[in-house]
Amino acid sequence: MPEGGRTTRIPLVERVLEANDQVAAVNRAELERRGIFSVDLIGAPGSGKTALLESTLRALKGHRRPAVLVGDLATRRDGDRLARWCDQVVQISTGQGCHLEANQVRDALGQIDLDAVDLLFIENVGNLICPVGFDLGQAAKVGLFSLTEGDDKAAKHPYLVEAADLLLLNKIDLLPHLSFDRSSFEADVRLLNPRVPILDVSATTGQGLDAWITWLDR
Ligand SMILES: Nc1nc2c(ncn2[C@@H]2O[C@H](COP(=O)(O)OP(=O)(O)OP(=O)(O)O)[C@@H](O)[C@H]2O)c(=O)[nH]1
Ligand SMILES: [Mg+2]
Ligand SMILES: [Zn+2]
Repeated sequence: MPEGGRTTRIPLVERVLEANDQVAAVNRAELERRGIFSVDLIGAPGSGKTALLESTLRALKGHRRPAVLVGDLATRRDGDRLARWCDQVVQISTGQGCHLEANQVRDALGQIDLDAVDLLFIENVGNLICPVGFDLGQAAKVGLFSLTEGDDKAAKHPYLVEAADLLLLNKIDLLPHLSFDRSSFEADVRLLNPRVPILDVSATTGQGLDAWITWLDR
């Protein structure tokens, strides 16, 4: 092994993350300088990230100036859904990538009129695992779980729960129809992250959206 070769000893994944973090820091500095509050929304495929953003954008109309970046492997469908509620939407095609990276956000920010934005939502690729490790430069990480995934998912995805500034529990309208144990879900969360707020929401009925919007307005 070459002597003193620090770079040769750093595992590849660490170097990838280091490079990502440098770009994330540039994103963060720019967003902060402009006073744009930014949220990285992380949740499993089908948990309702886009649905939640659709109802959020509808509720924010005329009250905030949002923009949305949305990551997806292969389609523009989420971007098209969101564009009905927001005129600044950028769809990021990740190809085979199962998470967003800071340089993709950097490029996408260049396609937005940031002077006209005070709130940035980033819908990450549907995945509870690696998006947690890639800083995008966001102000807050929001973890979205939903009832249809089962009440054990917080315990099975500890890194998201630990890293989250807020957890949303979506599809709460389905509680009467599923055997989801709400208190067991919360107990698992509390073991990992004693203080993170948990908001029960339904993107479909609008239940709990007020509390989410109040949190965004903080
Ligand atoms: N009953 C109910 N259904 C919901 C709710 N939120 C989302 N859904 C449904 O769940 C399905 C998936 O919602 P999406 O918003 O596409 O989920 P997503 O997390 O954006 O999915 P990906 O982008 O593919 O990862 C859709 O059929 C929604 O209508 C909710 O609060 N209640
Ligand atoms: Mg989506
Ligand atoms: Zn990934």
